[in-house]
Amino acid sequence: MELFASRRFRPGRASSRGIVLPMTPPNAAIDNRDTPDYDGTLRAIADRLASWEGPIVVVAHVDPDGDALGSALTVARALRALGKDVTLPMEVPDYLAFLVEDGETSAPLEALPEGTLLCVLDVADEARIAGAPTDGAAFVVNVDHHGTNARFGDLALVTPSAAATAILAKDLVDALPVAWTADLATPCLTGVLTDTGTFRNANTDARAFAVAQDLVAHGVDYAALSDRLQWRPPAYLKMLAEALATLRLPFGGRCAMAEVSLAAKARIGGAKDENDDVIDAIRYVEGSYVAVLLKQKEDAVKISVRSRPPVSAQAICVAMGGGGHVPAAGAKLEGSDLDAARARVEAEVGRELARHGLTPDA
Ligand SMILES: [Mn+2]
Repeated sequence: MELFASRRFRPGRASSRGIVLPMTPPNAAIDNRDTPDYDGTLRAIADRLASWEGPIVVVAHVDPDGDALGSALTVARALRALGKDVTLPMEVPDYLAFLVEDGETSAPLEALPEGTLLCVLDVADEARIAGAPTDGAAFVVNVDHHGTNARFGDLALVTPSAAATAILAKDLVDALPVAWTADLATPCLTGVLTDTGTFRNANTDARAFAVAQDLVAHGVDYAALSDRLQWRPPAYLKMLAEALATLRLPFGGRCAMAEVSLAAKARIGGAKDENDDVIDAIRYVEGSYVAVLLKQKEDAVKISVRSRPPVSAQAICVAMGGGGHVPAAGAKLEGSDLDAARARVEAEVGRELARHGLTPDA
């Protein structure tokens, strides 16, 4: 899932498209309601894409995960199959590079070509779009599943009830006059698998299973994909050991907290941590309601939060300027001070636990 931090776009401010949204109270950044007319909006987006004569630029969020890349590849491949002029300016993380064919993606665009339809996938916050500016787009389509999405764009399909943007991409391809192939279905299923934690996460529902069933029927080699998605570089296991060695259980064990410091990364040779799944190693501590992973960067500390009801990871992260989903969210605190970040996060976790009467002394 997409974890964003900077919120240059805020309700009440004029967006790049000149739309002024109504002033709203601080936590109005969260709106977990789905776009009301799903079928109508999907149809309108499919028709707009299918009839678009000019260039189409497909983008997703910075630091793309399996859902961002998978959704973008699915939509881009479908549109190319329709003969569209499609650009996919994306940086592909090493662990997902197996999905991408040579020449399929390109370097970031400085400016959009004249008459561009910009198709934005899995991006809650316009400021977190990677690969292209939004200025100068002739038309903007916004397809996403984050409750913290500001509903930007000329057509916005925002469905927080969907486990992955890839589920929306699947419906979009169904609505286009294009035949499913394994090349379309494989990245699409990747998005469903990564955002549901291979059907373990709280967002997993009948729709996710149904979409996966269809995609496997469209030719995905499931055994190979599932195996490949679980490969990790050897250094990852060393990083996991470093992270687990820092495990603490504050609030009487209702929170599980671990961290990856720059020092720890240096000890293991500066391994990449593109996968966000160290958090999965601490989220099932018995008795915990919330898991927090802090990752120290040169200029910031990245926070990943997972929660189980009634605790909201989304509420904790929005309070720190971040966003995401109710059970899984993230934030980025400026500055590399790990002690300060830890204290800040613990205070927010404490507030959220207290809100539900879950602090040990409550
Ligand atoms: Mn997603």
